[in-house]
Amino acid sequence: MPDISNILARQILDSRGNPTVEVDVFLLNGGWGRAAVPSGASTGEHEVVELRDGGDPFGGKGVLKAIENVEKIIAPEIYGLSAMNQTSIDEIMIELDGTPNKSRLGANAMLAVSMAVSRAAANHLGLPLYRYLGGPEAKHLPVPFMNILNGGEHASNSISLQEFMIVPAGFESFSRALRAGTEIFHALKHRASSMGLSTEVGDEGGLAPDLPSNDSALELIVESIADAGYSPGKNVFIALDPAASEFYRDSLYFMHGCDPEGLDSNGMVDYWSDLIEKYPIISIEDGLAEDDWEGWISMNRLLGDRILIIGDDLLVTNEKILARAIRSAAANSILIKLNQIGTVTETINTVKLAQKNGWKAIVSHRSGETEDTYISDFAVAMNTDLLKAGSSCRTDRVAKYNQLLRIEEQLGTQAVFKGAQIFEKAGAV
Ligand code: 2PG
Ligand code: MG
Repeated sequence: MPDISNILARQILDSRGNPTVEVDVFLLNGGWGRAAVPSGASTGEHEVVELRDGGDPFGGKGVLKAIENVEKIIAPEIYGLSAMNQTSIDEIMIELDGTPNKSRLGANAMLAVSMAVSRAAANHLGLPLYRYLGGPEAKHLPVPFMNILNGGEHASNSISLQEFMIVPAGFESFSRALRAGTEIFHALKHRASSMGLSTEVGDEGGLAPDLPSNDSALELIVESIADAGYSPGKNVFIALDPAASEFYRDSLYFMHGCDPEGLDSNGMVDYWSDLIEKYPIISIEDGLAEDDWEGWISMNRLLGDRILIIGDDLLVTNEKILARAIRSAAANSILIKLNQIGTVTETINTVKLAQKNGWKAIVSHRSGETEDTYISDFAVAMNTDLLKAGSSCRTDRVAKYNQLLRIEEQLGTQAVFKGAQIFEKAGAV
């Protein structure tokens, strides 16, 4: 029987050395599942609440209260239920929490249980997680968005844009794409070092050199793509996550190396428009701040037929906010982070709503990660075709790519890699 017989929760450390929640779910038949939740740095204002203890230990970031909530409040309510009942278990937790932002039990407590329950159910059936969650149609390997140059909140350099990603899309398989992305990362490192730039890495494993401007970062990347023997704009593209809410003050955008007086919303959209003329950019995530909805609508109108306009902080994986964005045509793609919304069921619903409306869903890691590779299986399960999981450096990042290599191997000739086709509709390729 896949009935839940025991739940253990513990405090572990994430990739930044901050505590996070890990949960083990055990079933009557001996099956079990484990999951750990990640944590963001540039978080959207409307994300659900990550419960932290406060006080002295770990600078206030302990999660012992969340652990207690799993063991004392959630566990007794779901003991004896079948782990295959994901939706009811998630609903029970939502009801037990009773707040709109999961602040009572903590979304970190709830998500760890939710993910571990699905792993236990998959384990009970002897299925890989992607197959359990996605059924027989789960066979699409995602194009990786690899963050090889870090700035913003993820690094202590002067670059304002948070993520400069390479998108190795023009290849026949995920593993070949990953090889290209990795070779480019090494070429970038080599070039940076020969220019006397720092080769230290930021939170997501990308280099974090001090550079005078966004243009200089983009030029460095384009040159590194060529150094590695690939063709910028032909088989390898660039994606940006400026995380613009972080440099937005009083309705103006302030970026290092740009107009010190700041840019208004229109100025910012013109700025992106210039960049996509100059560089092979196929996607901009959070190019505007999370409360600049008018700006988003105009950016999507002007650039949405050329690139992916991805809402992250704007949409926070929330089905209701996504529905508003679809109605107002504020973007054409959504970033998907399980811990922005707090349960597997709600995340699946958001992905489905996006896909039903012809939006792209991009499954994403957080800047604070663990060794858990849930998102790799989740991306394949949902056939999202895109996943961002950082650079090809640091185990917390490459673990996600390595899991995709295993899934690709397991799927064998069934595996589908759409590659550059994904961007055709956006007119970028
Ligand atoms: C983002 C993420 C992941 P964070 O903004 O997309 O790269 O960063 O986890 O810090 O929110
Ligand atoms: Mg983002």
